[in-house]
Amino acid sequence: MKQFKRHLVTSALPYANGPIHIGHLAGVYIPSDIYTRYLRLRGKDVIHICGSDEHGVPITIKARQEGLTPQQIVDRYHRMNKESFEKFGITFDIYSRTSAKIHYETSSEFFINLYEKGEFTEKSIQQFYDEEAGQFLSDRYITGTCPHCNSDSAYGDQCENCGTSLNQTDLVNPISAITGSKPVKKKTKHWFLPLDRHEGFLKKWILEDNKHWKGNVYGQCKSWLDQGLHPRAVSRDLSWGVPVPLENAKGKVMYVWFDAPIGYISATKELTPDWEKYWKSTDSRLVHFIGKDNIVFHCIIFPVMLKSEGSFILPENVPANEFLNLEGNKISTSRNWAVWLHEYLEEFPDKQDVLRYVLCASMPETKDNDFTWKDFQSRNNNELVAILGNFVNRTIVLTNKYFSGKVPPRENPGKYDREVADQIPEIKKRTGEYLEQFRFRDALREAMNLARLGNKYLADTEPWKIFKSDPGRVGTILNISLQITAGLSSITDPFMPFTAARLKKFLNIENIGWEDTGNIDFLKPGHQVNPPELLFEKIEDDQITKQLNKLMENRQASEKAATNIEQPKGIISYEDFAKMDIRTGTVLKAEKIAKTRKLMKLSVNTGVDTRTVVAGIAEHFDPVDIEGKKVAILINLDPRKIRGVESQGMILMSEDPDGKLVFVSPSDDATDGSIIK
Ligand code: B3M
Ligand code: ZN
Repeated sequence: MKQFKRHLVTSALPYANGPIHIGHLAGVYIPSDIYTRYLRLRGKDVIHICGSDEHGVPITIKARQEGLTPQQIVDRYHRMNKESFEKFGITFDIYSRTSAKIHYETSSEFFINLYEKGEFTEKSIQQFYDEEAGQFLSDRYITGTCPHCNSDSAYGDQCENCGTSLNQTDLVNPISAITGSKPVKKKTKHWFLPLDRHEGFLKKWILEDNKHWKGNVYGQCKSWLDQGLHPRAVSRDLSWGVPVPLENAKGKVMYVWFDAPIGYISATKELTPDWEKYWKSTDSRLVHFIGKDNIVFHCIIFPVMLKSEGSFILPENVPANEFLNLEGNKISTSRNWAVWLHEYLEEFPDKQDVLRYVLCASMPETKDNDFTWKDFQSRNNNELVAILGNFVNRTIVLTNKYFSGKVPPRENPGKYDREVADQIPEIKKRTGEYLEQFRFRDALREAMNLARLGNKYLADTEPWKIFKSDPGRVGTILNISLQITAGLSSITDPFMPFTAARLKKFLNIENIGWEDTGNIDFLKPGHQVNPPELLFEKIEDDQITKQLNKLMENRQASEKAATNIEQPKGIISYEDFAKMDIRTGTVLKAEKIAKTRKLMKLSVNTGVDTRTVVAGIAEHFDPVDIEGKKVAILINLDPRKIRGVESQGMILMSEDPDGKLVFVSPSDDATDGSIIK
């Protein structure tokens, strides 16, 4: 592989509309942190860029839900996520944010560069508009059925289920996520990135030059290229976002997926005056760590933006991970089915590395995978405690016990001793090779082989049984065990930095570079190690049960909240019910009552007459959709005037827990006037 002078590593910018959970960690931030820590350990020039993605509809939807401003929402979650990452040992060189001034300047400049180079096309299009909310609907403001996989979790820009990027007009049965109403189409002008113009370049760059990309990434890109690319709107009719920096663009902001990747550039600018060396020198290497739902933006759209601008390098690799599930179910923030990082750090304050270890060992590198609390407990108890912790503890305890903590010399090491010693650099080498290939699970298993090697070596040689008869032999065994421990204090750093630091403390060493990892003479005879401390403690069943109960309670609470069914009313007599005269009817005409949001005037054939009814359904239905509809109508209700219109009855509706109205309609073959009882 080409040798690069610098490594520019980016991690997907998490939306600042909620906390970080284990899916984010396993998908993006643990792999990227392992990789950058490894490069630093190798002494490479590497910078790791991340920050909050603070624009886009997810933010404004959250703000609307909480009655706050978007800025208040992003301030809360930017602070929370930055702190959680720091406590979890994710070492970004900068954690910036796209509401920062430098980002507005950088993305505006980028936009104008492309505009002035004629890299955009301008087009007036029909866009869905919510008349109720009085705004255009883009991205997550509009939901519908995906035309590709039929899932109903598709948004205006992307399908959550199959990841396909969409234009909102592709959606089947689109509805507004703001009011739930059926949107109308209105004309509006936008600027488009003509991806189709770059198909030839992308086909060569991805399908020929980047065959080394992970199969899941390469495959997704190939399928998009095979389907053919279309121009993508890079502006939106929204108020929250980076304003489109053009005269005739009042009320327009950049599409969040246009400005967000530029956030990597603005954050680098914020970090170092040498930012152009990282972004514009061909001896720099750009690697994007992302989840699979972001592949199209990082492998197709952002590279087209960079190439169109002309002065930037393109990503050399985009090792996207698949998704992590939780206890067999998809992680869901809306159903609170997640393990939140900030809560984990509160409940397991000194166990960052246990979660890092478990999420790395079960990382969804090539297919979705599952996190279970049982697996968390067993990997901690059977691997970290029983292998790594046990080996290190025995080595340090025996060195203190037999040699007052001083590294003993190796005297006449035998065949087995030499075989064990020879494996240390081999394990290091294989671990490094796996890391270079972004194979983090294999790399972790290989690194743990060093602990397995040591653990078996002590179990086989049993130095505690022979000290009286052969202290020199025990010295040799412990010398090699201490060299293994020194290797572990380095090789574990990318995966478990807190543990690596403690191992260095046990050994009383400042640092050990990658080159010295596996050097069996790294610790000199006579070097003083520190007294032993427990490296890991067992996780008991009750701690796991507590987490599982919490998950179930969370889910029940969120399901209950979603279906807050009204409590039953008081008992009535049959006579009370029999007084109501409910008939089948047909809506002959429907029209909205002017100057009201909710009211509609209906003319209904009740079978006994045609009468007018006022109904509060205008926010839920279009008049044209209910003309001809069969309805159940209460006809002996006291008439009353509503906004100047006399209403002579009531149409029966049911209201969903989330407030959506649904007609209680007789079947179409029911005769108007027939009695409902
Ligand atoms: N904010 C992450 C997401 O889709 C998105 C990444 C932006 S990276 C420039 O959840
Ligand atoms: Zn889909």
